[in-house]
Amino acid sequence: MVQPNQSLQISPIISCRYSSQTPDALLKSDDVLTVISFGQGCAPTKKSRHFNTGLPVLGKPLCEVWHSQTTVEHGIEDHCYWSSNEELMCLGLWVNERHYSDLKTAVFASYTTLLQKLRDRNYPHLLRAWNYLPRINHGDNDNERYKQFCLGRHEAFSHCQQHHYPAATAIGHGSGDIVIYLMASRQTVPQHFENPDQLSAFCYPREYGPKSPSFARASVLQNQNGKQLYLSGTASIHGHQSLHPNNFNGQMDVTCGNINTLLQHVASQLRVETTPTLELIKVYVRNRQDLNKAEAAIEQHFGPEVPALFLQGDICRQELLVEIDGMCQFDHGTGQ
Ligand code: 3EB
Repeated sequence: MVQPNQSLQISPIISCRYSSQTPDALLKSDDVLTVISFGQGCAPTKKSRHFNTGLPVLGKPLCEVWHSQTTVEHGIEDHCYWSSNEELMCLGLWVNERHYSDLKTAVFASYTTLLQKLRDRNYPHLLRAWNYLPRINHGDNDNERYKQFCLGRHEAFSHCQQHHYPAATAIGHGSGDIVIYLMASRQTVPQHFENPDQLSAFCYPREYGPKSPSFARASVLQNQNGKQLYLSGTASIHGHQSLHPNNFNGQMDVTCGNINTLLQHVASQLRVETTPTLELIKVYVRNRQDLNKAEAAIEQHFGPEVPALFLQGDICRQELLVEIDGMCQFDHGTGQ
């Protein structure tokens, strides 16, 4: 039971930034919850608090670092890498598919393990998921690997009765293991949001695969200091349809428009007066020759100052060339 005077004691949440320091240098600080690094070859780092994604960085090499305002504990247990402070847990694993009969089974087993562990450790509220898997577009029709991934994830969520879907990103890399890492909260229940211009991914029609993707467009974690928004991977989709197939600039415009619409929608739902803009951006570009276009569009839409990390990654629909995710903070609004 939460005592009445405890309900205000929601801890400060977390801060996230990009850094040009090496993961090893960053991990020397006790206040680091986790470091995400980028670069070819997706394999276990063998270190808790450090995930490598296998996605090559385009441009200046940076890693992502999450700082905690309160004490961090961490460790490795049953091939799961965990770290936590009093409100958030980061939990993830690498999966070598050769240990399973197929991708769907590997994803089912991984998600079941992760969801169970979050509950065992008392961080039951799923907030955000990142999924990076090799050869995401390989396979035809329902056998396409992204669709098999969605099937395994959906079965695990059903099996674990995980009916609140978190914000998520699912991107392909060249080779190596699957890596999945999650953020979950202990006391604060996240709120999940959809985009009025996009059909909810969990309602996509049958043509996109045997089971629709299990994610929300954005999730918000709130405490007495404000609200933090975690934006899912966002692409050039209206309704359920891809717009501007194979046209990079066209897709970039629709994607940035989708982000604006979503942030406005969340602000109005939460009765926050000023709609925030993204403060930390990740741009996944299918073809590295589109990097210059991507940089120009990000500067135009979000301004020259906003930290942005450009990665080479494959988007889950063949015709899509770019996807964007990110984070921002909401100021105190009138409705609080
Ligand atoms: C989309 O809107 C683009 O399967 O977890 C974006 C974010 C996408 C997350 C996922 C997929 C996922 O459907 C693809």
